[in-house]
Amino acid sequence: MFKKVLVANRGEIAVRIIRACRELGVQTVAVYSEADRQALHVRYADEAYLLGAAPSRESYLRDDKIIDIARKCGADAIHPGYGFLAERDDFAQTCEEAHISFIGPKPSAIAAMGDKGVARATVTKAGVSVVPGTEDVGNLSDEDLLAVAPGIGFPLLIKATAGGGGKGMREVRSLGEMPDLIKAARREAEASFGNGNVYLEKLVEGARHIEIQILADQYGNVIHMGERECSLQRRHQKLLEEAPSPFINDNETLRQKMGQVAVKAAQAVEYVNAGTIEFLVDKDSNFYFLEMNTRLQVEHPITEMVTGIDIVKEQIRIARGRQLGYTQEDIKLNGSAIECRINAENPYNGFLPSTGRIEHSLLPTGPGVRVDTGVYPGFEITPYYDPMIAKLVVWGETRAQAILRMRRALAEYHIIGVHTNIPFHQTMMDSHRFMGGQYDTRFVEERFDMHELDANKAVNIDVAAIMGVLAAHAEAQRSAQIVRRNVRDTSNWKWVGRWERIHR
Ligand code: MV4
Repeated sequence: MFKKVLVANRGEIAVRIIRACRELGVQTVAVYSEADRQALHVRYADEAYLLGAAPSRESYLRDDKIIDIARKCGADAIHPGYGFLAERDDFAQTCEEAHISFIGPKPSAIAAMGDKGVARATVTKAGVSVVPGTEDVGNLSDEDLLAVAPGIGFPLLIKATAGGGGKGMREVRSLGEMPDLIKAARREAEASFGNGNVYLEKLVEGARHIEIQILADQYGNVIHMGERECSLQRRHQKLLEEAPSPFINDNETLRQKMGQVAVKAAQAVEYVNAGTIEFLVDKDSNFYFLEMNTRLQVEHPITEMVTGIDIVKEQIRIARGRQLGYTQEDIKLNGSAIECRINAENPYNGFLPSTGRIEHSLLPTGPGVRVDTGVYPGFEITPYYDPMIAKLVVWGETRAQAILRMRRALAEYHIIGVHTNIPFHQTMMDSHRFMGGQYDTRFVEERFDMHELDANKAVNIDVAAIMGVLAAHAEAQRSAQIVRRNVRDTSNWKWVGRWERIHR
């Protein structure tokens, strides 16, 4: 086993990785920025080294400093977590050259999946279906794009080849509006990734976003670990994930088909370690490869809860050169898990990030509840990093029980000092659409954004009266589907009871 692992990350995921190392008997090294001197990952690790100032560019993105620290302290492996350096093939390459194990895939696999055009072409060759779109890889000129667009058909999406996560993405409804949208997408991609290349895909409407977790060892063994439903997002930020997907639910045939395709996609790039294949699944259960995330994901705990497998420990074992401890037949899904991402943001004010000291925090515990967090009372939430401060994960024997348990856990969770999106999650747990599993990627933004009050708008009394009537009407219509939180509504509970009886 490794003697010492350097964790090149911060927050809850750094803590998660340190915990896995501790249980494996591996020493740990934390790195931190000036804003994170008091962070939990620094306290939990055996050693900790300062990287630099708070901005990521001067700290967690300093690959040179991180390699240097690893060398000096004698770490034999680096775990990158997610974000920061996790999907930088040049960083994985540098680790390799320094004879430090990168706990993740080979640089070539990161690079192949990092360019979405190359990824599409590579998995297509392996027999994986992708959304119809451009087939050429490399730089496509505006003229190339305009020429192939009618053949693909409208509506379509312009996507950044260096992208992922929706940056540089534009929806196109007609050829006429395309030139301007190509320019906008290129500009955004250039600003975000330093690469303005784009490609085209037919827009799949009303689809679900479902991903498959895979594990692969260095000897060509690849297994899939079931799916995660990730359709509940806002502005391409996932808010809540669940495993299994209520859409796939008891369609074991579809699950196995998607799993096998995910394995094929991973094998197409000789993938090693933990990875995730993202699919779009349409109403008729057709599924299309979207992209592969060549890293440990935020939402990995829900898969751990339903499979009983510690994905981070498996990652470390695989990097050390062990064979997979499981075969496909060993993977049995048990029960249902939900993750709520707890963000320091105000759901009542446009989900505006909220910073400040955590004055008080009381975590939910008890049966079937897991909280992964990197913060504690006294810790200061700064604006330098992403606003997720904790992941609240619950397990239940059935999906309905998981929902009831999540309600209980959310009610127990108290954080004083910053705003959090806990009220959003409570509203979601009370939504009949959510309970019924009847949602797609548009659900949060179309029907679930909480009041975006704009106090600065001048009030015209007539407009206000009309708006009031319209709002009351919309509310009355919605109330059939969404029950307000903290209102004790018997029918809501009856509904769960009925749903449970039907699904027994
Ligand atoms: C799509 C799509 C529909 N059709 N591609 C969003 C981020 C990136 N991972 C891929 N994404 C999507 N790609 C095609 N061809 C729908 C999404 C998508 C989405 C789009 C708009 C609003 C919310 C979304 C949530 C998940 C996925």
